[in-house]
Amino acid sequence: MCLLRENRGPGQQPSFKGALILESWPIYRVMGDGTVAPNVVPNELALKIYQDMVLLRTFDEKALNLQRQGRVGTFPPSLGQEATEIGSAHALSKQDWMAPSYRDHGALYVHGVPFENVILFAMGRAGSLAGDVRALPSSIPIATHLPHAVGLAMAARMQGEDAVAIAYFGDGGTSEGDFHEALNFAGVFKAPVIFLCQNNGWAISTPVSRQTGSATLAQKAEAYGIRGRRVDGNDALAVYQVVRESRERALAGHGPTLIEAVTYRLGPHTTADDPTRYRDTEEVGAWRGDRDPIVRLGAYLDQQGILTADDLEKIRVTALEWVNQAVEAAEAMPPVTPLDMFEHVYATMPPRLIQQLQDFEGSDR
Ligand SMILES: Cc1ncc(C[n+]2csc(CCOP(=O)(O)OP(=O)(O)O)c2C)c(N)n1
Ligand SMILES: [Mg+2]
Repeated sequence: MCLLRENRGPGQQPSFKGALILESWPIYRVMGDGTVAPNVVPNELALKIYQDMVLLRTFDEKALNLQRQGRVGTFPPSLGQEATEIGSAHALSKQDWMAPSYRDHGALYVHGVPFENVILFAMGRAGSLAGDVRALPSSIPIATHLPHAVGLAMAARMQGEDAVAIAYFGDGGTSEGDFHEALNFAGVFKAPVIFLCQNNGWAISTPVSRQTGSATLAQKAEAYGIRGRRVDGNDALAVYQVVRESRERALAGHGPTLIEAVTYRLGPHTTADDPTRYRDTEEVGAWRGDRDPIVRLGAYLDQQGILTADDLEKIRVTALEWVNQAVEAAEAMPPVTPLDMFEHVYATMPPRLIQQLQDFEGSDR
């Protein structure tokens, strides 16, 4: 069985604060040393997953630049987490409901939300992020969307749909009451839901070693009578397989799975954060290079003879073209009006908001 390095024993301080807490739970992996699972992902899909991971990273870099130029607001990058974002979303069907957190642009993109909408969202524009895609708006409060995902899953089952719900959240989300309430309810009613926890080592400046006393996050599933799985979150093929299998199991009536995808946030929490103030560059460095999810999948595809240097260049060029087009399209939209801030919260505006709107319209702003 392949276990990542254990970094915390009784009375022993972790060498890296945000490093993984691992003890006895097996970690599911397809690529790399100590592989525990065969790859069942067809070549064509593996290549598509790779392309989308490159696209997500290209988008991320662009969004960071836009934020630095004042063209979008605060932005949470997913640098380092591309395998979990993209691998997981490819395992879903368009009928499935996605409940994302603020960092899950990659998963939303694969589910059908154009990057253009993500840019508009980051610009603070009103309107729907997801359009008619089966996805909730990205949740900024942590873990509040988990009970909603359970509700969506229950509703899908009641309506006889062939659909599950998946909630994306972080290691920090596991300390929220909503996480426990959602898992408990889902466990009792065997809701067809997948809880995808991205353990990226940090919740802003709080390392995962200060987030929980449990040896792993996946084992929390046991308390709720649901299945827990740990997967190498930097192994896109492994993530795909674990999500796919959890989905099939949920549809067959066997209930939810809590998946802990073990990954690492290589960048800042958001563009408003400076991680050099709380974590060692050495720790970050240990997750770059060979452990980088794009490098890993690229090397694997190369070994399989699926990806040539020419393909690689084309993938990068195409990604940049798409991202630039998305930015152009978003910036070509008419400017936002301050009146928009009164909309989109209530279906029917309550009297005090109507009053504020009228006062605002009557003022010289
Ligand atoms: C309910 C709630 N409490 C606090 C915050 C402030 N906050 C924003 S992100 C964050 C850390 C989240 O970390 P994690 O769940 O690990 O997700 P990550 O950002 O690493 O993806 C906190 C505490 C919030 N958004 N919502
Ligand atoms: Mg985190």
